[in-house]
Formats: sequence, C-alpha cells, structure tokens
Amino acid sequence: RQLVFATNNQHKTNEVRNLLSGQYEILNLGDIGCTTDIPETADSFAGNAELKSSFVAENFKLNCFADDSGLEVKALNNEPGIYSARYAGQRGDEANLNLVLQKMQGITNRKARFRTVVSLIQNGQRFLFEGAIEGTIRESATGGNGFGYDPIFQPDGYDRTFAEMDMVEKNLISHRGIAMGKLIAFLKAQAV
Ligand code: ITT
Repeated sequence: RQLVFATNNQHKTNEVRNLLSGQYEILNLGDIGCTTDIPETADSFAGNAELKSSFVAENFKLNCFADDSGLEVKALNNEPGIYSARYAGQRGDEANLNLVLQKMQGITNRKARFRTVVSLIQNGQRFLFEGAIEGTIRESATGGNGFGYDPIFQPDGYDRTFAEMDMVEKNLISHRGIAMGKLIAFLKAQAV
C-alpha cells in the first residue's frame, strides 16, 4: 500500500519511512513528480500542514498527509516556531541552530519543545494529528545524527541530544513519532 507524504525534506521522509516500514510505501513530493515549492503562508503549524496536503490533494488528486513542524523556545517567545526552516533568513540547519544558540546566550531558562502537526486529506476530508516533546536547549551543539535543531535539543529525562540518538530511538519519543503514531492508529482503525 502506498501513502503520499507531501514533503521535500529527506530527513522527515526517512524518519516516517522508518516508522511505517512494512506497512506502507511512502512516496514524497519528489517521488510523485511535484517540483513546486508549496507556499507556507499560514500563521500556524496546522495551517501550513493543511496548505501542503491540500496542494497535493487538489493538484494531483491523491490522498496524502503533510507535516509542519518546528522548535518553540520559551525564552524566545516560542521562536523560531513556524519559521524554523528559515530562521536565519534562508535554509541551512547550521545557521538556524547557531542563531538560536546566539540568542540564548546568558539566558538561564532553556525550556523548549518540538512540535509537529500532521494534516491528512482522505477523500476530501481533513484530519489533524499533533505531537510535542518537551526539553531544553543545550549551550552548544553535540551529535551528528538527525537534522535541523537536533544537535541543540535535549529531551527531558535524557542526557543526550536528539542528534546523539539514532533514528529509532528518536522516533520512539519525538514530536513526529507521536503525531505519526496517532495517524497510524487512525489508519489502522479504518482498515477493518
Ligand atoms: P517540508 O515543508 O517540505 O515538509 P521543511 O523542512 O520545509 O520540509 P517545515 O516547513 O515543517 O519543513 O520546517 C520544519 C523545520 O523545523 C525543519 O526544517 C527543521 O529546521 C525544524 N525541525 C522540524 N522537525 C525537526 C526535528 O525532528 N529535528 C530537528 N529539527 C526539526
């Protein structure tokens, strides 16, 4: 069975493929020949996730799901939030995480959370699934796995960053893992 994941992000694709391996073949935007950079102009994760999934549903006539996600840092008024992918002005994980580290210099409240909202469009109907994980922002980056802000995010209850975990361990606790778990449960409940 195939499921279309409306993303250009190869890291997200890999994480979701790992979660759904054996159950679904995941096709991302590249796999369905969608070369458009879908505009993300909404003011929330849910709104942007719906823009991405709607674009594919309308233009490709396919059921699909999309993920909009990001890092919310308490002391930075929940920035970078929906601007996570381009916080430092353009795409680039290193520049983005360095900007967070720079803004957090001297700040003792290091609380942060990762959030994901998944939008599913199924036969014209829309569904949302959310996941979040609480943690703290490290003083410096550590670890080589994952992507984005993983090297500076330490989930509560762990002494390692997401970038020091392998994909399976991160997926078990991450915002995306939680949201995808809800999507999978929803799809399973339908498959009677
Ligand atoms: P698509 O829109 O094509 O799915 P994107 O990278 O543009 O890919 P978003 O608009 O949802 O995705 O931006 C999410 C950004 O938030 C992402 O580029 C990372 O910088 C950050 N992010 C999201 N999930 C993350 C994770 O699990 N680990 C680290 N950083 C993450």
